[in-house]
Amino acid sequence: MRIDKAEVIVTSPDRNFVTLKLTTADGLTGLGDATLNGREMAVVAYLSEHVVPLLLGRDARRIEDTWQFLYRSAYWRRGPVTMAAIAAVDMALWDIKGKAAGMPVYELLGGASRNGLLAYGHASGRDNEELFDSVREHQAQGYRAIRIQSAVPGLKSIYGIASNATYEENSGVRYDHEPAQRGGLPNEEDWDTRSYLRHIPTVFEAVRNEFGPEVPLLHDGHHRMTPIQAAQLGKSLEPYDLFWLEDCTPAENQEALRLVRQHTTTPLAIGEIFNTVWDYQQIVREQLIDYVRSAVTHTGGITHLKKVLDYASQYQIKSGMHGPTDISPVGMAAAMHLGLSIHNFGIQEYMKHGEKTDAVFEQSYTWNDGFLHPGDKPGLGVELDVDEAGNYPYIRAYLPYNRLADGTVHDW
Ligand code: GCO
Ligand code: MG
Repeated sequence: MRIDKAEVIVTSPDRNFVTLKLTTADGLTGLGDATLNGREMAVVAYLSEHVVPLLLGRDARRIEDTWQFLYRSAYWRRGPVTMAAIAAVDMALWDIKGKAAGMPVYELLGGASRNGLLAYGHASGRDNEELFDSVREHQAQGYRAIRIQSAVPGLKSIYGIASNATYEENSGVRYDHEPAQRGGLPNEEDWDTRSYLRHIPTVFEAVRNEFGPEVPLLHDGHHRMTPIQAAQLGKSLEPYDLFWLEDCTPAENQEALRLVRQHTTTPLAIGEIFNTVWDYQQIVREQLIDYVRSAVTHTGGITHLKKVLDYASQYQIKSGMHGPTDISPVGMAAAMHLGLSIHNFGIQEYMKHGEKTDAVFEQSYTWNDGFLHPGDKPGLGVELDVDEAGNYPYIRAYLPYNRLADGTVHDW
């Protein structure tokens, strides 16, 4: 069970992905996702230059010890690059342990706590009509829970709208699968919080009138409000009974959420850009959020995210793991094994990957009637076709950014 080989594989089928592949002396392989959207090569360098030499010859069975060693021996801690690199090693070691035991990873984590994972998809539109069509398309694909994002009158391009004008003009491709634009410089989008705060409640009113009270609806504020603006939005959305309001503020300032909480009962989800339990210390202890948004891929792997979620469970806070297409099928599978096993699962974000991605990553997870299941193959259940991956070399990609009308750079 010594690690004999560690390869960092970069491929760009529908978008860029970074995968770590470990092989043991007795021929077992394990995969880990290290994709950090728009900053992929920083993680590639961290892994190849600094981590791979430390892995060769190590005992692949010692997952916790390897995690602590990589985290503590670097001296420099935390941050998305470090934690994505450690996550990839951790996932690959769980994959190997599962294969060695002949069991799916969720069995090693304590077994299934439920039959399947409720997942939500992303509906969006430039106007209500386009949005309703998108909701219907998602329902036709089986989604039972749906995120609602709408354009705002007067703003040309904003986050989360599939038919984003700037993106279509520049690349001719819809935004759904790849908001990071490959081969160019970052797209500039525009933002105005007051217009947004006026418009979004009217969208939710229209959606509730059209689709009724039952369907769980979510919304992503994508870090763009101040605490008092977030409080206003939470309050104005209360009549529409959101499953959650996500990333209402940038939230590096954990205390800011106290103010939001004082003013609204709309459930809050935060954390896709957090990467350790310490980013959650205060907001969990003070019960300032309801859902933890971290991905296995960006939070030090299964080992560390499980600790975050166990801590959250003491406060009735549930999981809402990040699952846009920038999480590779390997990272998605890891999320599903963890989500199936923990007690405090909430919901899983799920955007289908493109066909080319599905040809590179052979998956055994399933999508049935709105529920995901990681499958029962030993390990994580995802294999990488290295030859197919080799057909899609890395292409530099940048996420967009925002400017206000007066030219000020704003959170995107
Ligand atoms: C989400 C996220 C994504 C991020 C993306 C950035 O809720 O799924 O906000 O859409 O913008 O992961 O790379
Ligand atoms: Mg988000």
